[in-house]
Formats: sequence, structure tokens, C-alpha cells
Amino acid sequence: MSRHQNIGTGRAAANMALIKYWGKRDTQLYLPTTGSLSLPLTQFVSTTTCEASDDGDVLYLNGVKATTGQHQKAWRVIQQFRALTGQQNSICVRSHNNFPTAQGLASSASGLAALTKAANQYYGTKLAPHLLSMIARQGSGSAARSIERGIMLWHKGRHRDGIDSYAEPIQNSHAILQKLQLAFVTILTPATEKDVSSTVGMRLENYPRSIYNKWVRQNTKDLKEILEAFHQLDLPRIGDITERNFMRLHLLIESAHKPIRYWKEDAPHILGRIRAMRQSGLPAWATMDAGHIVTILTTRTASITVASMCEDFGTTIIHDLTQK
Ligand code: 2P0
Repeated sequence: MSRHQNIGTGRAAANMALIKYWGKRDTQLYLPTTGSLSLPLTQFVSTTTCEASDDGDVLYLNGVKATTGQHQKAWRVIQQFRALTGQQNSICVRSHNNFPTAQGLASSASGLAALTKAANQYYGTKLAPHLLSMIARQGSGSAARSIERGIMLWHKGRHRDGIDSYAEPIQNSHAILQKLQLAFVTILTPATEKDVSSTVGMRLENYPRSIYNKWVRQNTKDLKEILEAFHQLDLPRIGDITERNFMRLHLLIESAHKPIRYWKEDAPHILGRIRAMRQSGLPAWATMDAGHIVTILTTRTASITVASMCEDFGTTIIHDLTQK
């Protein structure tokens, strides 16, 4: 039997999906209705520690005791390590994000991936990355894509028990990122925490079935096409698929029985600016998650110009995707 360490530490970067995940075919195991694909937001990192607690199970997020919802996500991860090792002692989890949370920046992805890595060290389980991805998935779906850095493909999987639903870097991921010299620019603009969490927003019963099924078919097609485009190093095609994929997600979300809107008023202006940059020859394509923040897919060379051309909208952060 594995023995736990005094303290386990894990670090993970947030990720931004180019092909989005939105809906679960199994809400207990967090199995998605479609595959998805992401790149890391290398500047947005969570660091998490696990250690023994004399005071029951406790979770601190950025130094503050966590809410019940956050607690449940973390404990779905910890429960899996307890089941694997038989160790039931109370633990204290501390997680720090170096970026704003709950604004559509997938803090749960990096936080739960970092927790999974910390727990793997604390419990001495030495699990392979794809198994960690499966565990992280059950904390928060998008966390499956934050265990490793690279062009991360989360397989939809076919099995009911979820054994084939995990994320891994695509073949030659690092070499492709080096060749394309990709970067993200994130525009941080102020906002309050969002009204509808992703978990609630993506419930299948929110959507007319025919509209949702159409989105599933299109998302599946987008995933196949973007994989081809990555292997062909075809950046304009990657960018076009990325933009259309996020726009279709937001159209789906707005078609909910009770419409949900994650956009804020400045988004159309930012998207217009990005289109104008592209028309002037700059490589720049937009994407947005379930939040108001716009992220731009670009190249390292263009990223400084792209960032400076968006500074009037908010604080710009450049993520170099060639970093390992
Ligand atoms: C994604 N999002 O692919 C999509 C795009 C937001 C929009 O994954 O219920 O926090 O914990 O699995 O992972 C956000 O959803 O939801 C998300 P749960 P999660 O990145």
C-alpha cells in the first residue's frame, strides 16, 4: 500500500479551449457529449498543497475558506485518492491562483488539476498523467485538460465507466507549438462574478434537443478539422475554426430555454478590433469561454502588437505557448 507524504504540492496552468466542452452525457462521472481541445494559458497558474489536518477536511482558496460548491469539487478528487489508497485521514488543501477567479478564466481547471497532482504526491500514488486527467475530470471537466501542457485533446470516450475519457497532448504537440510559435493574449476587464456557473449553464435540459444535437454534430466536425489543421501547420484555418467554434457555443447558450448570456457590452467592440487587425494582416483570432473575457490566439511575434492594440479595453497578458 502507498504511504502518504507529509505534504504534496502540484502546479497547473489554466487552459483555453479552441474547441469547447459544453454538456455531460454522464453528470456523475463528468463524461462529455463531445471531445474538446485546448491550449494552456501559461501565465495563469494554480499552486496547491495537501497536508494532514487535525481539524477535519478543510480547503482554502487564495487564503479564504472555500464555499460548499468549491469544496464539493475538490472532495470529488480527494475521494478518488482515498478509495485508491484506503487512507481516510483528514486533510487540509490550500490553493492559490495568480489570476482572477470566476470570470470565465477556468480557475477550476487549473485549481483541480493542481490539486490532483498535489494529491498524487501526498498519497504516494505515482499515477500516470492520463489517469490523473481522469481523476481531475471528475472534479471539473475542463481540469482534465490542465494536467499536462500542450495541445490537449480531451477524448469524449465511449465507455460508460469513463475509462477512455481523458485528455492528452496530441501527437507532436510540442513540435507543432514550436513551429507555429503560438501565443495567447488575454484581455482582463473588470466584472463581477458570473451569474450562472458553467456546470449549471451546460445542463442538457436547458436546451431544445434539436439545437443541442446540431451543436454536438458541428463541434465534432470542428474538432476533426482543427486536428487536421494543426498537423498541417495551417494557422489561418486553426484561427477560423477557433472563432467559429466559440461563436457557435455562445449562440447555443443564448438559445437556452431560459437564455443565458456571458458576453459583456464591450465584447462586440473587442471582436471588431480583432477582425480589423486580421484585415490588416495580423494573425489574430478571438475566443471566449463561459465568461466575459476575450482571449486572442496569435503568434509570439505578433503578440506584442496585438496586446498593445487592445490596451484600451483592459489589462493585456501575453502567454507564450512555446514554453514547456
Ligand atoms: C471549455 N468551459 O471547454 C468550456 C467552454 C466553459 C466554456 O469547460 O461542470 O468548469 O466542472 O465540468 O469544466 C467550463 O466548465 O464545468 C468549461 P464542470 P467546467 O473550457
